[in-house]
Amino acid sequence: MSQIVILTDSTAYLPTTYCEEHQVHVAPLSVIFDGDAYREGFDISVAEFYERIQTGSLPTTSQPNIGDLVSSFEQLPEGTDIIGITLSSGISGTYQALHTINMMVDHVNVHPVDSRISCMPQAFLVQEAVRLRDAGATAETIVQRLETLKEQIRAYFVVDDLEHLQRGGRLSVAQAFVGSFLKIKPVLHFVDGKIVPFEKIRTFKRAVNRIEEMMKEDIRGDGTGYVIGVIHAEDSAKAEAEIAELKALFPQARIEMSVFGPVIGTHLGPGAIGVTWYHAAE
Ligand code: MYR
Repeated sequence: MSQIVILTDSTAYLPTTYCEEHQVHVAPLSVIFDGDAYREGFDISVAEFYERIQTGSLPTTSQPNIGDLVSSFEQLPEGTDIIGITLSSGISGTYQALHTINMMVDHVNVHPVDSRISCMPQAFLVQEAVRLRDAGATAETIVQRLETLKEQIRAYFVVDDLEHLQRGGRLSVAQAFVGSFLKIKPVLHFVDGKIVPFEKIRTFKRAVNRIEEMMKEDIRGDGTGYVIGVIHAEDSAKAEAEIAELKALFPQARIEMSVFGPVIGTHLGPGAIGVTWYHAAE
């Protein structure tokens, strides 16, 4: 039976210890400040990034280096199946890059999986892939399961200043409506892999409350069997406060915290918060 390698990109923001323990390979995306590229998780930490943008520096971002990926794939044994779980193809070229690499390398089989999202929901897919690989599933079974699971994961987020998303061209709103959205704090989500406003809300707190309301409609009962994630932009106090509220609402759910690291932080700006959840398989 061929070896299965699980690859994801750095925007899943999985802890390094998790990736090492579970042999998850990570392809870093980069932030670019004044023409210098910093691979997130390697050349720049989350804390360094948020400190640097406080000085007014405005970075851009770039997808993983194709040459580096090809070189690392060349080290793998003939016939290896690589399951590559990427951030949404609607916001980055990373998924397409894996397809390109698949055509360039002959001795391994790359199975690109488009998470259609990013961050912790993408990490949930990686964790499920690890679980199935360790249980002896084939690459095809793993990919099929991820395609099903990604439709079940829900995620909403709120940013403090929509200008960042707008500047980076990642907000999918008709030009005529942009002005009206920039003044408020809409709840955002992904539709068909792209970021769109879910609902117009005036204040940050009300937007977060609206996400909790949706969770109450979806997660009936005490949260048994659910995994919930709270994602913050280097503001763990804000995330802890949100987690305390969610624990009171869903005492039996498994609630975890994660971050919007440098690449995603470039597009969301400081102050963003996200909540994601799904019902784990029995
Ligand atoms: C690239 O340069 O290829 C990376 C572009 C990344 C765009 C990120 C846009 C924000 C994504 C927010 C994800 C929130 C998930 C809950």
